[in-house]
Amino acid sequence: MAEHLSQSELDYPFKLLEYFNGFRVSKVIFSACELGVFDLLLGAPGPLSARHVAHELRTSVDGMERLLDALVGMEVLEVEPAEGTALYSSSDVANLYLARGSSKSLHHMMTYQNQTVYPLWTHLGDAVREGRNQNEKTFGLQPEDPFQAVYRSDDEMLKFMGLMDSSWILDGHDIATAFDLSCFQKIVDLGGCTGALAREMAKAYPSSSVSVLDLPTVVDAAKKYFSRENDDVVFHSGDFFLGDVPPADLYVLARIVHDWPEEKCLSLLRKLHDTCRPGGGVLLVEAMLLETRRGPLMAQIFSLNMLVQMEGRERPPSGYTRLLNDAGFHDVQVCRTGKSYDAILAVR
Ligand code: SAM
Ligand code: ASE
Repeated sequence: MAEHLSQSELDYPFKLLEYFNGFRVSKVIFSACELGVFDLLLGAPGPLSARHVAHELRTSVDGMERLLDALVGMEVLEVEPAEGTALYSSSDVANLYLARGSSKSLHHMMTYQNQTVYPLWTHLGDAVREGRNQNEKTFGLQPEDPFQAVYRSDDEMLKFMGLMDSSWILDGHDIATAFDLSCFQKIVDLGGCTGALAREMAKAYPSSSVSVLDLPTVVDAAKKYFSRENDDVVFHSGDFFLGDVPPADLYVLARIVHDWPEEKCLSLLRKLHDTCRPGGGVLLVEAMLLETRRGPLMAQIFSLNMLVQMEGRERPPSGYTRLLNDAGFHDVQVCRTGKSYDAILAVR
């Protein structure tokens, strides 16, 4: 089978050509999103011509027509070709995920990839050469802590929080229910950001109390811009490296371990081990690599992203098991969700 595939790639490198083009494909979606194409089509009473879209969004007609055609080629938009003027409309997927207004909108995820991740990835070669993040070259900042770069302005902090929030629209329920966590009365989501995953936990375990600890400025912004009606998630301000963590039966660390170097992860996990009672545990949430090193490609790409922007890496299950065991936790259980993020549970 593999030979068959590589045989046909040797005849004509379809996959390679698609990869070469990948950055332009991303940029087509990001630009359409930035220009408001998906919002306009969602709100329109029927299909629209390129001229109409261009006029509404104040762009050139020629440029808009090419952009709309590329989106049709990507099967994100639909077209009714006509002799006179072609008419464009959104697909259900675009309406659900790409338009701003929808409850499942990934608009914030695209904005962050476009405005922050894309410029950082210009320097991927340098990141690999130097083995460190590219915050200095990209943003003129080389702080002690990569979060000083992530949060270099209020606007950047809100954009990052929007990115973090949007992942759990897709994976939140699967993560909350990857294991039966109903035996944990008090759950604290460390570095829980906007509270999006904590809310999924609170929904899945209505008899547990769920709270979030994050940096003071993040907690303030979470309360101000990301709170929900009837929110039963409580926020604590603090620093999980420098301060004490609130007592809990279960600590959730979602996309925390992958941000930091090994020593910092170990000292944080040891602190949690010392703080939680016997029977208490930790739930790590990360995009897990395969033990064979053969994928998933998305997790391998995320690991490069951690090199380019942060100080950590993605790991296979054995990497998390070793960290958790070194910190004193045992009975490590791994649940692959088949989506972007997976869950790892261990107990004291
Ligand atoms: N857990 C959230 C999620 O997966 O959506 C957010 C993950 S984000 C990559 C890392 C989070 O850790 C951010 O919300 C950040 O503010 C927080 N953080 C970074 N350093 C921290 C510290 N020293 N103490 C507490 N929180 C911190
Ligand atoms: C982090 C997660 C991310 C720190 C920085 C980050 C993401 C982007 N920048 O913990 C989200 C996941 N990764 C990608 C490439 O989208």
